[in-house]
Amino acid sequence: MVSGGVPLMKKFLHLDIDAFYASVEQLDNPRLRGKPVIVGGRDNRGVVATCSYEARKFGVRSAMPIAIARKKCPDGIFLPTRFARYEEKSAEIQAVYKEYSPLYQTVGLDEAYLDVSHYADAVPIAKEIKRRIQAECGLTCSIGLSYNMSLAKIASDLKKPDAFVIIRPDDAEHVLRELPIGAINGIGKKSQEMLERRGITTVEQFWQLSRDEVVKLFGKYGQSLYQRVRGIDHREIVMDRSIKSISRETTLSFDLYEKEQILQVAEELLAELETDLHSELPDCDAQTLTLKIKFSDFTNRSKQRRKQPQESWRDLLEELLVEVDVTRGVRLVGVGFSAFHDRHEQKGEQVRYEQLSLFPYLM
Ligand code: TTP
Repeated sequence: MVSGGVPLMKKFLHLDIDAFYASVEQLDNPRLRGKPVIVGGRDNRGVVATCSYEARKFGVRSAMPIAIARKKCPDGIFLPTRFARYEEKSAEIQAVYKEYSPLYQTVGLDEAYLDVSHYADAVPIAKEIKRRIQAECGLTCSIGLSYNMSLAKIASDLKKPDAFVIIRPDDAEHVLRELPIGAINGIGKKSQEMLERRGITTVEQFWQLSRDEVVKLFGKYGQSLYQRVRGIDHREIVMDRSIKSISRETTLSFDLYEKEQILQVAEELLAELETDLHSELPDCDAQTLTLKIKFSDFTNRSKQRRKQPQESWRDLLEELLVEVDVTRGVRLVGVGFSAFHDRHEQKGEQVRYEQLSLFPYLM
């Protein structure tokens, strides 16, 4: 318990588009709707990436060799993947859910976790996201809502497709008890087989293992797994940090020799860069500025410095330029931001959240 008060419960959504690639194909071609659509592979080679729920009725599954899928579903419609289109749809979906929380974590193109702890009631939010993804993107999704990431994912998987499932603290033990062990995020095919050899196929059977036994079987990861199967998961959203830097540059029509003129060009680029930062990484601040200069003899000079809290980007830019000798003439100016910092991370530290020990007798 948080000392002196009621424990605060976190709230996470896990969102997963149903049969993603196949649903996009059905969206783009109405004649495919309601039909067994199988995406992936080529001719009779390769494996199924995914298939529509109509094809799943025939026993077709992801990662199944196409040749086998053809045998199971001879009337299936087999299509190649169109990644550019899936990426496009993925961006549309992300644009919807990002409106609801600055703390989101994408997993592949069609899955995401959202921290929605800031809503007093996250249920209408989840329903609204689901409705909007259907209306605005033309796709159905399944959403799970719970008090940690692991349970939110389990919830979204429980009643696929087109489902919304909540796992409340009081439901967790019951829901977990019934699950096959493979439903726990982090237990993949190999772990599943290893556990099966020990006669463990359900979460309830896994509960019988002691903490030491789980650590012996899974190494370091065993500690968190031991907790996860008991409905405890302290992971936080990890924002996508794939963007390491952003920059803008321009080649000048004439070589410039005056610092004032060069500064003016650099300032214009800086203004554009700030707009880029705002749209590409809306939750991040940059900490470092880079000035890049290409001289008329095609040699380059690049200077980089961290901004002091009270300093403006413009002042820092000027400071960097002062240190560059421009007498050779400048033909290209570039500015860049890097060392991004998530604004919300610090705020998060001020609030402590507690997860209840759900079944103390199993701890
Ligand atoms: P998943 O979310 O695992 O599955 P899905 O969207 O096809 O269906 P559902 O969640 O309703 O069960 O995968 C997302 C996409 O990733 C999927 O549409 C295709 C691709 N994928 C592969 O390419 N290979 C695979 O083995 C899997 C599992 C998915």
